[in-house]
Amino acid sequence: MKFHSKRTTAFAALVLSGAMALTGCGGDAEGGGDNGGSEDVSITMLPKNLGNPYFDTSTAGAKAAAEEIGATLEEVGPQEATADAQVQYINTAAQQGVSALIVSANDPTAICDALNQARDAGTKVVTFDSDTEPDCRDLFVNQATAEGIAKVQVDLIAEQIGDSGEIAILSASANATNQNAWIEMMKQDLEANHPDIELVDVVYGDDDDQTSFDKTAALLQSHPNLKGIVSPTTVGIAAAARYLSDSEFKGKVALTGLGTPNQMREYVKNGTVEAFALWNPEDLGYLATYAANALATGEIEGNPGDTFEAGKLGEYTVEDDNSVLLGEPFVFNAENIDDFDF
Ligand code: RAM
Repeated sequence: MKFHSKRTTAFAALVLSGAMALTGCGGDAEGGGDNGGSEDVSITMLPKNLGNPYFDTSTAGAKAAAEEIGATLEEVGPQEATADAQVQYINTAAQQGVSALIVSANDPTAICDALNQARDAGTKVVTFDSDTEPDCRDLFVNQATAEGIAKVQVDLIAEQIGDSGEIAILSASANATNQNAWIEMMKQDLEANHPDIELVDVVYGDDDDQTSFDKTAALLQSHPNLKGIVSPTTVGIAAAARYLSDSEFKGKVALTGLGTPNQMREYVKNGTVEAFALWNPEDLGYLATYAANALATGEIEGNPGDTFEAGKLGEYTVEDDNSVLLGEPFVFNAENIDDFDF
């Protein structure tokens, strides 16, 4: 599997860097960025909301990275995925004077003032998963290109409905930077390459399980000819799958999008869902933490061309848009889902 082979490579890199440390090679006299040089780095991790297994997994990756680095990391966050609710946590992190804040933004602009105040106070800001406007952060750690994430979902739904018929999108919250970028690109892809698919509705479940469940029911009611649903959120797709699975629409209305294997396994096995996509959220949190540490220690400034080591994942280079790219989305189906546990 892709993740596995990547892990193997990363593992080899880790062994190699360990060997280099033992022989005294590869050390950087100015240090700060290397393992063991970051005891004073404190990091706050602020997901869109708490209680979402996707973010539980990214935070687990962040904690693993912090432990390797020797930094402290605390996760905080609201119950509801809103920008307003995030602002107070950003303000607190700034008041505490943490070295870095890692945030998945519920809105591209609404948290910007708070983030820039934190930056003025000396906190480095890394967005991950869902970005802000570029001038409110030092670096964006991107899970995969927006084009790639949009295309994989359009390809999957097109395959599953014979490239023709009505579809709807069940998204996260209406202002989420990541979902909105993906939806925009899905629309473009559908228009350009799938003339017989009609996108009839876009609804928002707010990354809340019950709201997403209710919105699925409403979609099926208001669009009797619906052939498929695309849900570009792990909360939405799991709630929609649960609804479909117990309904007359199971196996008749296709469902795909972005999900975690552990939440979707049951629905792939019982025939509700054929295939869906995602990246590894654990790796995303892990990479964001190495990036935050590299910024906090001054190893990088977040400028295009800056490079840093991200432990088992190897070396990363900051791209022209001040982002770092984790990789490509991956498709899960009945054949491979049991190889994954997150
Ligand atoms: C949800 C969140 C997150 C998104 C994933 C795919 O967990 O909306 O931001 O990246 O789905």
